[in-house]
Amino acid sequence: MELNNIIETENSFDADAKAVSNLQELENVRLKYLGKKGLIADIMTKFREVPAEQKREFGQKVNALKSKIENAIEEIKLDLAKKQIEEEIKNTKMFDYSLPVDTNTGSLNPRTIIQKQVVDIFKDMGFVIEDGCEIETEYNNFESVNVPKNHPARDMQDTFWLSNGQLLKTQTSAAQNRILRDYGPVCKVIFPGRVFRNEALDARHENTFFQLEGVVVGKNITVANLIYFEKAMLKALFKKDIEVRLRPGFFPFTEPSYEMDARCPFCSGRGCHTCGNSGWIELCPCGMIHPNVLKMGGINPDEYNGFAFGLGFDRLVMIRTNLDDIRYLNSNNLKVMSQFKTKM
Ligand code: FA5
Repeated sequence: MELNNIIETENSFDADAKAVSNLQELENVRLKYLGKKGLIADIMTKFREVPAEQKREFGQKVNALKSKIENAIEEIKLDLAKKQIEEEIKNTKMFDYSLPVDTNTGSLNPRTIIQKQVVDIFKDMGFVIEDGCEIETEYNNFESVNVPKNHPARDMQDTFWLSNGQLLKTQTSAAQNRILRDYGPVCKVIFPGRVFRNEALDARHENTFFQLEGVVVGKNITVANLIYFEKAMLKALFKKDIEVRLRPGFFPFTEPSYEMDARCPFCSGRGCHTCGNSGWIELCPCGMIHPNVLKMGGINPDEYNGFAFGLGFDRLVMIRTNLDDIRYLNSNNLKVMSQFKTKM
C-alpha cells in the first residue's frame, strides 16, 4: 500500500461527490468510502504493508481524507435538503395573507361580546376600566379583603394553590386593594377578569369563569346608588327597565352584604325555564365596602364609604343568550358559538 492509493481514492471521491444528485446517491457514495467494507476501511486494513518510515505520514493522510469525506457528505446533504425545500416552495400554491378575511366564518365567544357591551355601558356611566392578575398573592385575594387565614369564608372558594404559595385568583375582588390604593378615596372603577375555583363542573358551575367587579368610593355613598347603577346597566343591556330586589347576603368584604336578583327579563316575572319558574334571577352579590377593606386600601372609613359588586359574568351571559349549560362557554364548540352571532 502506497501514498498514491490515498490520492487515487481522494480523486475518485471528488468525482463521485460531484455526480451526486439526490440523497440515495449520496448514501451510496457514503457506503462506498466510509462503509464497514468501504475504501477507507480497506486502506486501513492494509496499513500493515506500509513501510515503517512512511507509516506516520500515511496515517495522517488517511485520517485527513476520512475527515474530508465525512465533512463533504454533510455539506452535500445540507445542500440537497436546501434544494428540496426550495423546490417544494416553488411548487406550493402561495397563500396571500393580505387578502381580506372572510368574515362569515367564525364568531366571537358570546362572553366576549357581552363583556364588551357591559364594559361600554359602565364606561358611559363614568367608570374607569381596570384589570387584575390571574396569579395573585394570598394577601390580595383574601387578607386585603378582610378574609384572614382560617376564616370560614375561605372554604366558599376552593382555591388552586401554586407551589410558590401564590394562587390562581378565586375572585376579581383580589384586585380591590390595589385599585383602592391607586384610585381611592373617590373613584368609580370596574375590573372584569377570569377567576379559578377548584369546583366540580355542572351546567351552572365552571372551574374557570369570569366575573366583573365594580367599586364606587366617595362621600355619603348609599345602597340606593348601588341599585341605581345596576338598574341602569340592566336597562342598557336588555333595552328595558328591569326590576331588582336585594336579599341579605354574607361576604366578609362588605357590610351589609346583599344578593341582588333581577326580575326575569324573559318572562317578566311570570316564571319560565330561564328563571326556574321563580320569576327572579340571581344576578350579583354586592354590598357596602367593609371599613377594614377601605382601611387596608389606605382610605379613611370615617370620611369615605362605598359599595362593591361582583357580577358572575358567565351566568349573565347564560341569561342573556338562554344558554342552558355554562360549559359551552369554555368549549370552543364552533357549532354552538356560531349561533350567537345573530342573537346579540
Ligand atoms: C364573590 O366572588 C365575591 N367576590 C363577589 C362580591 C364582590 C361580593 C364585591 C360583594 C362585593 P361569589 O363567590 O358569590 O362571590 O361569586 C360571584 C358570582 O360568581 C356568583 O354570583 C356567580 O354568578 C359566579 N360564580 C361563582 N361560582 C361560580 C362557578 N363555579 N361557575 C360560574 N360562576 C360562578
